[in-house]
Amino acid sequence: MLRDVLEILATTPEKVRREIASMSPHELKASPAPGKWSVRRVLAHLEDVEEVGMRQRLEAMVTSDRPTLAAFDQEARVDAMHYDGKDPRRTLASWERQRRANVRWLRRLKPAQFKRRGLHEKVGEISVEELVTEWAFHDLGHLKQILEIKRYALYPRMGNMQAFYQLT
Ligand code: NI
Repeated sequence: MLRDVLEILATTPEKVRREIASMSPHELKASPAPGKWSVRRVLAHLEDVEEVGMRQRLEAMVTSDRPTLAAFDQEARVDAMHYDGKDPRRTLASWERQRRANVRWLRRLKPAQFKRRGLHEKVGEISVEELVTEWAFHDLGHLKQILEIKRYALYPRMGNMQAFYQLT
């Protein structure tokens, strides 16, 4: 039942790697619009979420009964964890390593462990299965965000054809 979810989790890093392969250091640091995240920031966020947002919470739910799960303030962590000082390619390599280990760990979980629950301090009760599903949903959202950053970078070079598109 989680086959599709685990497949997404197993393959997102290689999709991200392919998307950023030809980007220059400058492009990786560029924000597509005021207040929007750069690819570097997205990568740092993915690496941060991997351990603190996902693995630690899932382990807590598997190993203790209905643990309280702390909320994750993603905007606060941009500064607190110095996302904009990180080397994007190192961050990607570190995230890939963690993801491989995490997918191996998930594949060893028993069906009953996917049903275990925790109490998220903001949204209430969630199960391991629901959090793992949200993890894949989160992956695809950030993959889409990286595509959007690349897409926006082309806009200034389109001349009058810009008229057909409204950037949001
Ligand atoms: Ni996110």
